[in-house]
Amino acid sequence: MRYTAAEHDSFAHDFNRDSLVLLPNHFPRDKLARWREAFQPLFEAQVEKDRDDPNRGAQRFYVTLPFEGIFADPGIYEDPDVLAIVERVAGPDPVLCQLASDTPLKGSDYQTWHADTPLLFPETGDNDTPSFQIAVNFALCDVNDENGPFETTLGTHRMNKEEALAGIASGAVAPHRYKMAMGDVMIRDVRAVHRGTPNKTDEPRPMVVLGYSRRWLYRPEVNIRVPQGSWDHLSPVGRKLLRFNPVVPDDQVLAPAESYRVFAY
Ligand SMILES: O=C(O)CCC(=O)C(=O)O
Repeated sequence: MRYTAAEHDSFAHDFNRDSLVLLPNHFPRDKLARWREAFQPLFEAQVEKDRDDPNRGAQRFYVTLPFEGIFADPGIYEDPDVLAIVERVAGPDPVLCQLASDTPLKGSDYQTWHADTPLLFPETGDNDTPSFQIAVNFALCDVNDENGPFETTLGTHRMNKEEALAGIASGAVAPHRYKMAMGDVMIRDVRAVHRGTPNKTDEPRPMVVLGYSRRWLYRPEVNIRVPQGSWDHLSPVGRKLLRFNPVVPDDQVLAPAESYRVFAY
C-alpha cells in the first residue's frame, strides 16, 4: 500500500467532486511492458476479425483480456490502494466485472461524447446518486497528445447528460485530456461524459480497463470468464471480487463471441 487512509479519503473526496483521480506511477512499468507483449497477438487477432466492423468506431478496437497468465495478476486487480479508493466511492465488497482494453490506431477519430452506462433509474432522468460503476484504466504505453489521449469532463458524472452536452457546447464544461505515462492509473466514474481522441501515430495505444461494480450491481454486458484452475487458487480477496463471474473449464477462457458492442450511452 503506497497511500495512507487519510490519503485514500482525500482521493475519494476529489473523485466524488471530479469523477476521477489519477495515481501517478502506480503500476511497475516492466510489468506493463510484459502485458504489452502478451496483448499484441490478442490485439492482432481482434483487428483481423473486426477489420470491416471495428467495435468502437473507426480504427478503434475493444479486446477482452483472458483471465489467465500474466493478465490474471492479483498485484493489479487486488491493488490495495485502488480497492481502498473504489470502496470509499462505490461502497464495500465491490465486484470485479470487466478485464478488457480499448485501443485506437492511426485513422481513429474523435468518438462522440458518451457515458459508459445508462442511468441507474432512467425514468427519473437524474444522475445524482453516488457512484456505482468504476473504471480503472492504465495504458500499455506512454500516452501523449499524439497517440489518442483520453478526454473527459469533470463533475459530469452527477449531471444529466443533456446538461453536460450543453455545457460542453457552450464552453461552461471544459474538456480535459489526460496524457498518462505507462504506470499511471486512472480511477473514474463511467457516468462522466468522455470520448476517445484520434491516435495519429503508427503505434497502437492500448488502454486496459478493469471494471468494478457496487456490490449489488450486475452488468450483463460484460464478464470475466474465470478458469476453474485459476478460481481454485484465488485469494479470499480475489474470490470475493470475482464472485459474480462464470467459472469455466480451463480451456474455455475465451468467450465464443464478444457481446459488449453497445458501449456508449
Ligand atoms: O480509449 C479511449 O480513450 C476511450 C474509449 C472509450 O471511451 C470507449 O470506447 O468507450
